[in-house]
Amino acid sequence: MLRSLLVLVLVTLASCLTYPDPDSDVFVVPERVTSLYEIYFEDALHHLPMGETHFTKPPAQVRVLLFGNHGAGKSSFVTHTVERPGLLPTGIAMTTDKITYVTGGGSDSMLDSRSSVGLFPELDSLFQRYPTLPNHFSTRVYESDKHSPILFIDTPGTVDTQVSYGFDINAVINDLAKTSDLILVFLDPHGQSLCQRTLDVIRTLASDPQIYERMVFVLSKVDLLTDGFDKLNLMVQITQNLAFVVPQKGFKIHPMVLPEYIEASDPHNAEVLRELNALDEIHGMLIQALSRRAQDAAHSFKALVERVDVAVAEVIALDDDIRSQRSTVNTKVFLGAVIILSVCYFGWDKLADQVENGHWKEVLGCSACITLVGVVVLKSRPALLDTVTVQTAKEVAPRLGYLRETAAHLMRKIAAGVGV
Ligand SMILES: Nc1nc2c(ncn2[C@@H]2O[C@H](COP(=O)(O)OP(=O)(O)OP(=O)(O)O)[C@@H](O)[C@H]2O)c(=O)[nH]1
Ligand SMILES: [Mg+2]
Repeated sequence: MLRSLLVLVLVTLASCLTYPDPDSDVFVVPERVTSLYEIYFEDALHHLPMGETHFTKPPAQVRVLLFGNHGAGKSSFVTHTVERPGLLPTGIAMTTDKITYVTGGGSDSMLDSRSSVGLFPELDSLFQRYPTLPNHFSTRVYESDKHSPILFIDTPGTVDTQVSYGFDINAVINDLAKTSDLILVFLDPHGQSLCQRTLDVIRTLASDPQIYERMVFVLSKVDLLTDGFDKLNLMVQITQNLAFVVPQKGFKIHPMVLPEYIEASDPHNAEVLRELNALDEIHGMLIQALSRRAQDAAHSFKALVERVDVAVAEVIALDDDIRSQRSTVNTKVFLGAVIILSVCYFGWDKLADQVENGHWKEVLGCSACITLVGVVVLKSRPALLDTVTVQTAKEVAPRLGYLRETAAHLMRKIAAGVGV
């Protein structure tokens, strides 16, 4: 009995010898591949569907925030750009009274704040920071069969009079600006120089250099400035006021007028307005932002494929390694068990006697019992690599070649200037 126990302890010890340290790569690598696959890889595949036409598009929308004077033409600019007349309310009175996300989608609809969170999950934290904002938020979806690469964020016009927005508009604009690719600041001739609230928001945003480089100042509705003196006077006023709140470097004001108002002007004015109009330049900035997004997407996708590639190879190599180690251990345990059993049970002399006298049955019978115990102990050890991880790695491996090719193809397209 004592001998059998001793054998059991020895076999258990032998089986533990190859058990890895919990902090070793054996545990870290599978965790890495699983999280890569679940978090990034699946996500990347979801956002970057296979196929050439889809792959030239960025994975997420470019965000364009519009803010500025009331009635400066923010909503009209969006409506014009997405070529959907009447999409948003526009007019002389304060028309936009909510923060409005504008995006293309399956069908024309207006989503309230709760449904908007379903479409833009990041809104959840914004609504938590500004609890009254959900009552002043909506998403305008316009029917579009094409991918909608731009998300416009229209905001209520800023005024100095005692208007209650129902939420802290300065702070919300500031928050939205942080995650926007382009920030269009609308100033207009009627706002005369600039209203104080608009200036306050500009000052806060411009104090962050990273936000400032994404800000574009637009002097809208320039067709209203028919008098050359008015025009000069206004430009001087705006420049003076802005000079107090923005860094001088890279400061430029883009005069803008929507085409329909050019058509309505007299032929001479129309000619001047066409010359002056920076609308195409501003649309060009949207295209540039899209192209930047596409490049970022291509780079991160390529990096992602490379990372998954390495992690998958590591897991497969590790799995092979463990399998071969295990089979070696199994053989060693078997042989070890036979020898240990024989020595312990019979002692050297008796064993020699037994073998000499041809009592093989006894020797082999006891060996088989001990080996059985050894195998049970081995099998009951926790798995070194969980099977899901290994299976995942093996499933992903054959697709990696295709993904690598796709990433390279995407990079070639970007390099050739086919951004979006
Ligand atoms: N003359 C002229 N009028 C314009 C131009 N663009 C827009 N408008 C008019 O300006 C008015 C205000 O335009 P909106 O687009 O509602 O302005 P907004 O900035 O969204 O206004 P709020 O939402 O109230 O802040 C509307 O009557 C538009 O038709 C333009 O280039 N020239
Ligand atoms: Mg508006």
